[in-house]
Order: sequence, then structure tokens, then C-alpha cells
Amino acid sequence: MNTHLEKPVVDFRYVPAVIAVIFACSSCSEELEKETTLDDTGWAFGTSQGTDPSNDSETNVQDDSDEPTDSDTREIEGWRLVWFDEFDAQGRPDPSKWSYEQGYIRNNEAQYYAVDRPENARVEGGALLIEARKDWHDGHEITSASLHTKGKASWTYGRIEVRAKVPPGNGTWPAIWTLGTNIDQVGWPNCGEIDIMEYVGYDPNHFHFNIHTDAFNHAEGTNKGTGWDVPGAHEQFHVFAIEWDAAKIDFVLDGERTFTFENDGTGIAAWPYDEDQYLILNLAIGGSWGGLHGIADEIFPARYLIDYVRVYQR
Ligand SMILES: [Ca+2]
Repeated sequence: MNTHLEKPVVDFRYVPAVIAVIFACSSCSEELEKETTLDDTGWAFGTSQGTDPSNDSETNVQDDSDEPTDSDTREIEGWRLVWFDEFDAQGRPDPSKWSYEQGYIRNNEAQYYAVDRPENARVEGGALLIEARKDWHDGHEITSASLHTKGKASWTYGRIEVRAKVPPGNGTWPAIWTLGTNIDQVGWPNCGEIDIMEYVGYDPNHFHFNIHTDAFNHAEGTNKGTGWDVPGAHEQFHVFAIEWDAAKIDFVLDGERTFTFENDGTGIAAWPYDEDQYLILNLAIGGSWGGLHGIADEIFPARYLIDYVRVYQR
């Protein structure tokens, strides 16, 4: 039942205006585990700036999931877990693992990416919640968040696995993806990009998996990838993974391989994937792909849930 789809024309050019802000965290992880952590940055849930997660059963992973996600399920034969975030510590996303993009970054998207703002990114109910809001914060009509590991964690080869639930509706564009850590030196697409998952809410029954390199990229209509039929894709959590080695990248959805990009041996223009890539989790709104059918008011607040990120190597 799976159909290979053409991705619509997207001007997916990376705009090198990323401002990764590493905030100084005054609270330690133990404090984050308390339900009512207080600090001076608006992270006190239940205050006027925060949201009280105890009133929000919608974002409880256990309520929404098909299966428990306790740590016993993390072991995979033949792989060694080298990095993870289970998003168990309520409150601020772990600043030792995550940084933020800030501002309007790429693809003519409508959202302003806010930094360290609990309304847009927080851990609650066992998941990272990235929430896009139409709240006119600081003069920005639509706010959201984009978290990444640049400068904190990156990997060459391995299995990157993310369990997530995407938000539906016209305008949403959540993604799980990677970029080469050398992007500041060589630019995009030379650094390589791996789209472990993309979803556009106006096309609710498909997930998309793609790679972009100098030789194969969207700007020239030569990117490699696939769209995959998943009826009701947004209604439950799914597990998205890549298994990446020197010869190929396999894309795996809920345990099923959907697409393989093979190293054709012609060099770095086709295969820049012998160097480190870092991970990005973001919820875009509108833009050159997500906005093709407009942005519906009723999508707000749009809630993108990430239950965990696990990175394995051989
Ligand atoms: Ca979790």
C-alpha cells in the first residue's frame, strides 16, 4: 500500500542565519525533576508565563501511546546506545544536550523560533513538547521552537531513532533531521542533510524521507527520498529511524524500511556522510512547503510531541 510520491517543489535552501544560543542554566537537572521548579527565566510552571502541565493530559505520553516506553525497551541487539534523551525531567529541555535556533531561519516560514521559552518548548508528561502558537509574542505573530544538538552532540554513522507524534492541520511542518557539523565551512547542501522525518499537515496521510547533498538536492530537483502512505499519520506516535554506515542510509518507519540511499562511491558531492551530522527537532508553520495550502487558525496551539531520541552505534 505504500506509494512513492513526488515531493512538491520546495525551495529548501538552508539560510545560514542560525543563531544557536546556549543559555546559561541556573538550575540543575535535579531541580528540573521537581514539578514546580522556580527560577528567574519563566520556567516556573503555573505562573503567568508558564503552562501548568498537570492540567494537560493530552500531552501525556502514556495516555497516547500504543506501548510503554520505559528504558527496558532501549536495548537493540548489535547496537550500543551512545546518546539519548528520554525527556523524563519535566521543565526545561536539558541544556547540556539541546540548543535553539532563533528567529526566522529558512523556507519563508511564518514562525519565529523562540529560545528557552517554555510556551514553545518544554518537557512534560514524559515527552518534549514543541508548541507553535499564534500569540504575538514580542511582536511575532506565530512562535515555535527548533532544538538542535550542534556543538553538543553529533555522530558519524549509527542508528538515530526518534519516537514522535506530529500535529495535523493546514500549515504544520514538523521535522526530525540532521545537518553536517561543517555547514559553517562548506555551506548547504555540501554539508549534507538527512530528513529522518518530514510531515506537512495539509497532506495528513504521508511521511516524507529525503537526503540532500551537493549532487542530489531539492534546489535542483534531484534530491533522493520517498513519501510513505500512513493513514492517520498524526493520530499516534511513530518511531522514525535511520541506520547509517559507510555504504548506505536506511530509513525505517515503525520497523519497516522505507527507503535506502546508497553511497555510489563517486565522492563527497554525492555522499558527504562520512562526517558528523547533528540533530534538529523543529515545528515549522507555513513556508514554502508547509504553507502551500495556507495556515489554518484552528491548528493553534499546534503540538509536536517527541517521546525520546536514542542514538546507537555499532
Ligand atoms: Ca519519554
